[in-house]
Amino acid sequence: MKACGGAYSPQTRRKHFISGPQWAAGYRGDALFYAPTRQAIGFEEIIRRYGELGVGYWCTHDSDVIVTEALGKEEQWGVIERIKTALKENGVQCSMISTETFHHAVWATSPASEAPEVREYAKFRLKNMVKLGHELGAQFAVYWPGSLGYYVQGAVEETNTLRWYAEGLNAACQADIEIAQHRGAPTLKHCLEAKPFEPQAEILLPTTDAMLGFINSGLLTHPEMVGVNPEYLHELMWGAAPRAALARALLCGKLWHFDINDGYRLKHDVDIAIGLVNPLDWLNVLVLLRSHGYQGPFNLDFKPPRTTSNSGVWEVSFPTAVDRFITLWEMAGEVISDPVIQEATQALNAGGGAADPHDAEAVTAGYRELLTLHELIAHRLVQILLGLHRGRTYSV
Ligand code: 3MF
Ligand code: MG
Ligand code: MG
Repeated sequence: MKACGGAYSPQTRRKHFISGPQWAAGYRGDALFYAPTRQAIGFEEIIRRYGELGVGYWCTHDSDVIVTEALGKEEQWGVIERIKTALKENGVQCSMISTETFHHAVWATSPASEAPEVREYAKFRLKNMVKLGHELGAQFAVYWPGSLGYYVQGAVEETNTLRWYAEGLNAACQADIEIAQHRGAPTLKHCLEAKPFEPQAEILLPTTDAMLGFINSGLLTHPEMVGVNPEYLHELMWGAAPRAALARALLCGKLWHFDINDGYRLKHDVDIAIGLVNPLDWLNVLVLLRSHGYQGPFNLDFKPPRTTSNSGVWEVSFPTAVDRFITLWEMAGEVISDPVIQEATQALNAGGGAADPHDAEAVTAGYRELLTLHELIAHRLVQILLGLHRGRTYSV
């Protein structure tokens, strides 16, 4: 790592709204076909390590830190006190909390199960999550529905299931309004996260666009409290251009939270760290977000690979992910103020000026030469990414 050079200081890292999930650092390398390759670590160590690195925010699922049986019971508050102490001692804030609605057997039919008692239990967990979020000072609640879908067709009726899912969210928003009023605090920003496949074969809300439609479906009692948490790879997985998916959410005023990672199109959720697969696309994504003044968190929702050791998680995985993000963010600033890109963009936007704008031939002829600038801009972006715009050339 020393030989690689180029690391940012913890102080610089803390200037960004970067959050580290409990589950990302705690991931032991296990999956359906994999045994764990790392030892378990608890929230105290994770929060301390994030603080040392300069990751100023931490987030968690309820059951990452409190055993399922204790959730909603008196004993959960002891854990919350320990978390608050760890956060304070390390200068880290809790930015977001989430209800785990995918791992435990109770969610086999999703939180919007046809069984009313499962839905009742889901509401209990969601309302409790809101309470925990307020106690920890979180600003955001994120909902990845997980098992909202099916493996085999026929038993699950989609419209009922979506109505039931909305009832859970409505209960969480209502609880939030009451708790916020009681505490004299603002309500949380509730963000829906879509994923196109896994852990079900068919998913009822598979994309961020589907989430935006759901928010505006009329099923939510407080649509103004609900936005989206797109995940870069979740959009890429279904074949989307993540930047276009983010643009649609931006236009709706709903881009409130963002899970950052990387991976491949039409593959499973490999959760690789930001910029290791698609650095050019990432640069473009950050140009969009910087130019639109996105102020929300950048949440490091990746998984250190199985080949990385326990110490490697902290020595390599997290610092390099954070630093690639910061470098790409700074490069995005360079792109926005780059004179070549600015001039080319202005020329394109000014158009070619046809004598008769109702004449297709004249319009085409007037604009024809300008369109070469599309490729020039693409080249310039690669130059900025590779540092070639600073006069760096390679020769044999
Ligand atoms: C799954 C995910 C989730 C969500 C999380 C939201 C385990 O692919 O991305 O991470 O981000 O549940 O809080
Ligand atoms: Mg995610
Ligand atoms: Mg994911």
